[in-house]
Amino acid sequence: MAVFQEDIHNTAYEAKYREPRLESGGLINTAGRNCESLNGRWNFAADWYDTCRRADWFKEVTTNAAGLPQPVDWDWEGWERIPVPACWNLEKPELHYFEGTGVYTRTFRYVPKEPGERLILRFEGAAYNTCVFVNGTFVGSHDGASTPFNVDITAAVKTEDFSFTENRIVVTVDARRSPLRIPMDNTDWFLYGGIYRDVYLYRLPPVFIKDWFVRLATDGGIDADVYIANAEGGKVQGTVCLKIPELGVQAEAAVQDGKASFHVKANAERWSPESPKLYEVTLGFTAADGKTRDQTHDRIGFREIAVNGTDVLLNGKKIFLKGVSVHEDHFALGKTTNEDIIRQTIRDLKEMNGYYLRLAHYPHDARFAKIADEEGVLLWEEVPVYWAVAFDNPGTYADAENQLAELVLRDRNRASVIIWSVGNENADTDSRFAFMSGLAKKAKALDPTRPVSAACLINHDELRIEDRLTSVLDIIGINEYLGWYDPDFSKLPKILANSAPGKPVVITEFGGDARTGQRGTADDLWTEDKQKALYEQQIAVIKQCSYIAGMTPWIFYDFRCPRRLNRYQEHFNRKGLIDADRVRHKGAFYVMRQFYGE
Ligand code: GCB
Repeated sequence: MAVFQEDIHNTAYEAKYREPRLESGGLINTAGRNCESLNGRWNFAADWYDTCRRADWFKEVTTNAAGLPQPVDWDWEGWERIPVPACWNLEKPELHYFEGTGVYTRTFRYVPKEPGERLILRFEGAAYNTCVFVNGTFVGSHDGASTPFNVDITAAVKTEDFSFTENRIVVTVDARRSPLRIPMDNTDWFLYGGIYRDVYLYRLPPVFIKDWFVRLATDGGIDADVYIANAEGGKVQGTVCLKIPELGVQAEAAVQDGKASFHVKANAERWSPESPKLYEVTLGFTAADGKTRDQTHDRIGFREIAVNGTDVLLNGKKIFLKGVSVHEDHFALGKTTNEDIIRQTIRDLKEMNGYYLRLAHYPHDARFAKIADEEGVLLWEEVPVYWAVAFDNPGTYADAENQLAELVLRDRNRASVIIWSVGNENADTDSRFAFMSGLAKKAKALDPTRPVSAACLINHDELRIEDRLTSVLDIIGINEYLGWYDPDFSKLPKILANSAPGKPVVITEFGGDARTGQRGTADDLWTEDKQKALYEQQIAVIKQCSYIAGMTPWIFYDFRCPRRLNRYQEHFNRKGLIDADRVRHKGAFYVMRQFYGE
């Protein structure tokens, strides 16, 4: 009885689930590892009042202190099953706008294969706060909807009679919109909920290769840092062996403070869109006692991305970034994606004669950058520091910085990724400047090899690019909707002429809505004709401006958007060059195709 009352009166129950945090510090680079998938159909309940966490359902208490059976409000196996990964919003009509906590559960059997083996549970993405419970124990909590996290569950899994014992995982996913989160509660896209990316188990030795950063050195050789973790917490002693057979590289380095660093001579063919050359890189760790070993591998491209004056240089040559912005949103799957969809996106990009994508406005699935590496596509990757974030709130900053770290650590070995973006369209206040400068600094600390950017502001009164944040960026992104939100297109040439950015500018957004098949004149809003004319006007001006180093018009595909409510939009942002069906190309697509083909 006492417990029951505590549950209903404890409004601060969420505090129980703050620690341990599952954050970037525990992040493991999983390339080259064998894994076991926990995807499939999980039991699920929409837990509107968050009772699982209030009343500790995961403890599975079904009797009172005297051992008498008590009624409980949960029913793991009796619940319906829904797929993992999936956005719950698209699974059932009544869940379409569900923004509460979903409870997921399933069991798995675990038979250790090696003595001392560690078992790591990894989520590639769940939106937004995820709490993980294994066999009645809370093992950790993660914030952020679009980056991966791991938890070492070795101590929580059952090993007695293990070949017959089921281990139960319970996961609560809280998808509530909040002004304190990243992204905040007001966005121009649909904030889906659920475990919408893959879930895996990894088996690792007690001392293992946790992460690596292998890249082209400034002298043309190769630099590598390899990070070794000891799951038991002791000091790591041993050596790391780095091999790149095709380049004749084979080197060894001792581990010091958990890290082995290399600088080797090599003459790698440079990775580029025309020739996306990848090298097989293998990493081996041997502990000083010779007993613990670990090995993994990755396919890595070597290229240089740099900024010189107002130019962006790829492998020392000036490049114009021919791109388009893209959301992860898919009409049937939401933010859940798969290899076919990613490859189709890249085929559509190539059909438009482009080779660069702005992955807006949050980290996309990790497979995107891997496939882009193979396909020779350049990427801008971004964290969802979007619009009026709670820039004054330290907790919001910590969350944003962690998401940025998780993104950079996940993808810094991908040659395709050339720019880290720390945000989009934020008002130029002191607190925003401090917040986003902090993020830019963090990106540089984790990865000094890539330029940092953000989509910045224009001073519409003075008609020039003006945003304090540009002082800390290497490349300036500009969203300008001349000819659309501001119908007076004649301002665009004035803005460009009045600005002397001294750094490369990429037009991160321009565009206008067109409902597929809607026809009219070049003056009729919502028509393909208006959109096409707007693209023609934009291109004519942009191509004259010498400091513009590339562009990613808004946007490749129409996407779901709950704030777009007029008859042409019907809950979609219709600025796509291609319909949300990903089949019907609008007239403006062919304008871009011709320009990029020139
Ligand atoms: C913007 C935002 C983008 C919106 C777009 C629009 O400036 O960055 O997220 O979807 O405008 O369509 O208004």
